[in-house]
Amino acid sequence: MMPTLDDDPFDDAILTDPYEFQTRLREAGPVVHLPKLGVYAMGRYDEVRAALTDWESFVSSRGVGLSDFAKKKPWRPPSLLLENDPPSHTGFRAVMNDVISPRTMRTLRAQFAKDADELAEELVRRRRFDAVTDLAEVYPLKVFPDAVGLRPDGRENLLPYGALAFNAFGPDNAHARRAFAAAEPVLEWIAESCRREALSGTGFGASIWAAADRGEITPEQAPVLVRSLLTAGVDTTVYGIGNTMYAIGTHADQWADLRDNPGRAKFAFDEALRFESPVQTFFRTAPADVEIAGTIVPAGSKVLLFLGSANRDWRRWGEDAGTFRIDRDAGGHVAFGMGVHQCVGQPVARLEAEMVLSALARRVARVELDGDPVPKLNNSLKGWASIPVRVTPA
Ligand code: HEM
Ligand code: OVM
Repeated sequence: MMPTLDDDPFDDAILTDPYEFQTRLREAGPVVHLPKLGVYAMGRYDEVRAALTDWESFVSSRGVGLSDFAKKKPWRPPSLLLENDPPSHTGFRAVMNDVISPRTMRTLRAQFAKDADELAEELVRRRRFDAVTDLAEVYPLKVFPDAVGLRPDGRENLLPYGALAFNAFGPDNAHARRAFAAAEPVLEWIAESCRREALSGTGFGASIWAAADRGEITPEQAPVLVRSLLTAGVDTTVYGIGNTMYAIGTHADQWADLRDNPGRAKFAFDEALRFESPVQTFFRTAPADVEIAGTIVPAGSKVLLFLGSANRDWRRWGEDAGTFRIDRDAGGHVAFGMGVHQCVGQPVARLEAEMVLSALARRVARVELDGDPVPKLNNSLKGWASIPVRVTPA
């Protein structure tokens, strides 16, 4: 008999503090039925990782949210990357790998570093600031739209659009409805911004359109790929940088390590992504009966994969899985996914985080919380609306 849990993981109480529920989920068994949602769930590292790497048994083309695209029309034309399977996925992924290549990343480094240094300089001068609204939201919203080649006007639409897309993966609850209620002008701006004429001649956007000129994708597909960047590229890094500052603020001893070794910024970011994963969940659909650790998940089922729970599974990370330790080897975490869909934007997210953290590490002796962090609830993202901090200059 498959274990059952009576919880709705998209409840506000669980979205606010998911870790108690995730412990029960992992300890209940390798795969657990959630009758409230009518889905199956996995929270252990080995099974989550195995499902992420088995795209034939756990498909993405029927949507990676609760809604099954085979039964209900999606709210927007499906992503050619996220909501697609091989072989169709493969070519689009090759184009995007080429757009975000090591070579393009080298051309961005100097500008990303300059923007990080300027912001860190100003924040350290102020001593007290909000690590979300003054840092985690400000930095990505400067460097990323510039890197894509977006016009300066209308960038305030990016965060609401990401929030909408990530809320839309969950059930039709208050979070999803709130996001859709405010969506109309945002959707219009996003569609307009993906057009070739709206994008600068350099940047990720232009290089997607260049792939269309070379015949690797059609002119109809180019804006859908640009849309992937605008959907996945902003909220994720905002939450990622915010969650890193939360981990640092709540583990006072860990900053000393980073301050003495700013080169460890990239390890601190990986450990923060493991410790508090910005993208907590994605669904898959089982097109046929599939056996998981001895139990059958029936054909047509939605399967909820808890990335954030896999990243705290003691079976993989040890008894202190719930502790943020920069000296830990966080390699193998699934915060960016695993397998054919593993985050194509990783180099961008890593460069942003590395530049921000090392800019602070070179200037700041201590980071302390200066008030209670305020959670920000979203059906798929875990993070903070506000993290008041006080810093002591080095
Ligand atoms: C895919 C997380 C930043 C673009 C993914 C997936 C995860 C993820 C978990 C896998 C989805 C799946 O398996 O269904 C994150 C996190 C980020 C981040 C935690 C920041 C800390 C970015 C950035 C971009 C981006 C900056 C754009 C530059 C994408 C795209 C996909 C993706 C386009 C789909 C790839 C595919 O299906 O082949 N991301 N992401 N992400 N990410 Fe990210
Ligand atoms: C996309 C996409 C990719 C990753 C995450 C995501 C909203 C969207 O290709 O549109 O989340």
